[in-house]
Amino acid sequence: MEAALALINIKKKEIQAKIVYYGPGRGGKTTNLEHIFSKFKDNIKSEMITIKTNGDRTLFFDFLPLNAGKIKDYSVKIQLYTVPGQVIYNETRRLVLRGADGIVFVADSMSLRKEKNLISLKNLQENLSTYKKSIFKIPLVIQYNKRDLEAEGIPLIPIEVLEQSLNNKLKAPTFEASAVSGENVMQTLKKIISLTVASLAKEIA
Ligand SMILES: Nc1nc2c(ncn2[C@@H]2O[C@H](COP(=O)(O)OP(=O)(O)OP(=O)(O)O)[C@@H](O)[C@H]2O)c(=O)[nH]1
Ligand SMILES: [Mg+2]
Repeated sequence: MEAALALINIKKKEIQAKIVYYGPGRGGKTTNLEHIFSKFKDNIKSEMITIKTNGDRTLFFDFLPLNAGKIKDYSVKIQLYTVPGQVIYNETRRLVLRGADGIVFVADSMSLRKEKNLISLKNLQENLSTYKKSIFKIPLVIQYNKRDLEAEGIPLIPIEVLEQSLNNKLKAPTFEASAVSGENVMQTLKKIISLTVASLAKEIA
């Protein structure tokens, strides 16, 4: 088994947890991180790092470090990453996923993207399994993004259909969200942080 533990720095009394935003290309992963960054701006010492972006497509990853309280007397540092969603970048996606302690799957609610969500979720499962991790065991939150487009008359996949096709077996917590307006973006983040920290605390205990 690949070690499931997050990075622990005994000297600094720090635990580093890695949360990865995964999902189909153009689904809104980078936009989630941008919203989070704008909310935390004053508390984050570092900048959000976006690597090798071509236009607005992520070609490598985005990275955002956050503080998230304590487990015992260790302070927990959360690192948020996004993968490039485009199918061709699977090697990069797999690398970014390495050592992930928690996952947010950002599904695209647009009807046109129904198949893309399924392909991406299956790809997540496969890539996790190369690290001997199970999609059923890793802390996971599913976000149904772009719900704001309903108001613009753009056909969206109904929530029941998304639940049926993506979450029937996983039974992960879900959020209806809009990464552009920020609706439920912080709720999604809080949920995955609490699941991830709880799971790490259990391993460390
Ligand atoms: N209307 C609407 N547009 C969104 C939403 N989230 C993202 N977008 C738009 O969708 C496009 C793609 O968003 P990104 O955040 O770059 O998507 P991504 O998942 O990072 O895409 P890749 O980096 O290619 O994997 C951008 O034009 C965003 O403004 C949303 O909730 N609602
Ligand atoms: Mg991106």
